[in-house]
Amino acid sequence: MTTPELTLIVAATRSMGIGFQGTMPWKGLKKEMQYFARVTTRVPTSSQTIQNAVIMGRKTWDSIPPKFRPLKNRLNIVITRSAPAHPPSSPPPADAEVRVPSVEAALRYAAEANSSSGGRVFVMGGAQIYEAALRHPSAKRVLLTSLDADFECDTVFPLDLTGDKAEGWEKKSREELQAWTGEEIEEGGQEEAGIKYEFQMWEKKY
Ligand code: FOL
Repeated sequence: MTTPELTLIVAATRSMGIGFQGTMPWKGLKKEMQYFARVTTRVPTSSQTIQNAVIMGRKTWDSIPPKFRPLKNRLNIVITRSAPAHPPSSPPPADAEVRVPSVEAALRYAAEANSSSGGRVFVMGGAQIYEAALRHPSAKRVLLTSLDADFECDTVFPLDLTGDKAEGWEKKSREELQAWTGEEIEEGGQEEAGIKYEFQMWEKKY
């Protein structure tokens, strides 16, 4: 079993803020949220029978409106210290999440569930989980939605991707982002609810 590469997906303010008091600091970015849903759901063309996995921390799980939980058509893996030491060996029912005690256990579970069939593995936060994922050797890519706005935040993304350069990371072109995600991305950026933003893809160099 090969450990799958990890893609972090995040939306952040100009100063890399991602959260405030347990929720996202902004409102009304519906198309941005739909982008998140499509990108995390879409499977590479060769593996139409499998689902992608989304890995998240327990606080992020709690922040998702109950009617959207678990995120549909994706294997939802929630990291919580109160998870059983031994994760279930059978797949969860379609309407349930899997709870595991660590990022390492989440990766193992995702790998078993889908790596052989090529499903993607996304890390969707929050800050503590992004931090652990970024330290992991299989962290390969960040899909950043860079908001051209500032909101009061008490949580930041633990990697500074403001500007065009980041040590050890390479910002990919719009064409490369389109090819990887399968999205058609408008040139010149997005705007919604009075907020300009840009979809970006960063890849680790080494
Ligand atoms: N990444 C990006 N780019 N944008 C985000 O808003 C985002 N949010 C999180 C992680 N990465 C992100 C964590 N927060 C839902 C709610 C909160 C959340 C992530 C997802 C959610 O309800 N998603 C539904 C879509 C619901 C809708 O269409 O409004 C889903 O099916 O994915």
